[in-house]
Amino acid sequence: MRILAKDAAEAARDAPDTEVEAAGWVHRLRNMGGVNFIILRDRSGLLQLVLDEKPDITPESVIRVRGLPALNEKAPGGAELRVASLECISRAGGDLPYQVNADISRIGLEAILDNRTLSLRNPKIQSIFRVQAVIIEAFSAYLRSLDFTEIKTSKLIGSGTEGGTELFEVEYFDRKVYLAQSPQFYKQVLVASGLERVFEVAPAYRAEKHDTPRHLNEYVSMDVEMGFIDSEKDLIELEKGLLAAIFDEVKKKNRRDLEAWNASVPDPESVRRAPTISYAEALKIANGEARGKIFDINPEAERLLCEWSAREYRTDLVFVNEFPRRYRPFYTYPLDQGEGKPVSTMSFDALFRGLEITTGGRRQHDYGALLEALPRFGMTEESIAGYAVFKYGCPPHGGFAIGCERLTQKILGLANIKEASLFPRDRRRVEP
Ligand code: AMO
Repeated sequence: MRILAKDAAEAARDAPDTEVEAAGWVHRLRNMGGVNFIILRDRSGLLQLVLDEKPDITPESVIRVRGLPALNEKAPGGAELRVASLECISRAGGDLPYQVNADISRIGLEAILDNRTLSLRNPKIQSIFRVQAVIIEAFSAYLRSLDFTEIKTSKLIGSGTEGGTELFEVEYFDRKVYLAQSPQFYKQVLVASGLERVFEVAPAYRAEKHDTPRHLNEYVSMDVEMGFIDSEKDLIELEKGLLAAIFDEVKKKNRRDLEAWNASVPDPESVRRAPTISYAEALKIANGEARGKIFDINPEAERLLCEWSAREYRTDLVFVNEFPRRYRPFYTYPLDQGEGKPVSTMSFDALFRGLEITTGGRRQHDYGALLEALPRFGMTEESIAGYAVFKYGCPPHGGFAIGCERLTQKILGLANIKEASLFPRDRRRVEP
């Protein structure tokens, strides 16, 4: 019976006289003091194999071995296998173009991404995607527990949802369509349809030309939308619960992956403590912290605001609400400030460890008011034709989207968001 590397110590303790089978990739070959070792890699970790003879094998070959398990403090995982037989299932060529077992902190990101199909074999790189899988699993589980329905909406759309720019064009029979920047319109329509609470985890596309450590041209958007809310504050509460649940699951399920990156997740109490400050307050605070003048919640301001909340509230998270209308899309609900002239909105961003990870807010659900707002955004009624369904009954609603790679990046402390994407797309990279 095949055992996994992580279970070798238990096998050695429970049944040291029973031969077991292990299978995986040749991570490393070693000869120490005349003894031959193979470090075998499988999905659970590394296992030391001890051999009597020098094996005729190349790194990255896939092998199957049989042998007796034995405890050994010096071996990874505290156990090893004394090999009685070795079968090479798939022999790796000796001209490996990328050294899988190298310390990735010594390899440049470009080399890692140029060799993505091989660099993904590295255990430390794989741990990023195990954490990401748990983030998505916990996000979905938490929302399902609150009666949200998972949706999958089309990524081919007739017009943009976040303003007209930054769209990738696609040929669609005899017309042009676009790759969706966000499921914004569909998630709102599905709330209006009576599902009331929906979520989606799916790719989103942005034809942004800049190359920064925080932008991808294709990213995974974790979207939430719910009906019958009063303001963005209900959404901030929901996101606090959601993030606390995600951090909790990652802490439980990804202990070794977090260790590999010397990372930790915030405790739930610190998530609850996260302050909400208005855009105007945020600018004041950022300017108080900054050396130069800050005019907008730009990347520098995001970093300064997180430093401030870490110091003042002992939390890695801060919510900024009430963004001015000019910074938010047409669908955002205006906040009447009493002078009869709405200048700010029921909107918010979440900043985590120096980076915006979420945007959201309440939406305008009154079709007439939506139409009135359009000229401010240089938009016409035709461009939002689908929203006409709001004429036929729509509850007050709102939602938000968390960037999955940004959250992964910040949990693990990755320098560049591209590290948190299996096959990142940037201006030059569409392969592998
Ligand atoms: P926004 O455009 O701010 O809002 O996107 C929401 C979140 O998605 C992530 N994100 C990105 N991640 C990587 N690369 C990018 N180019 C990129 N662009 C965005 C960020 C960001 O906070 N429809 C609204 C959401 C809503 O109101 O529900 C929207 O898409 O983490």
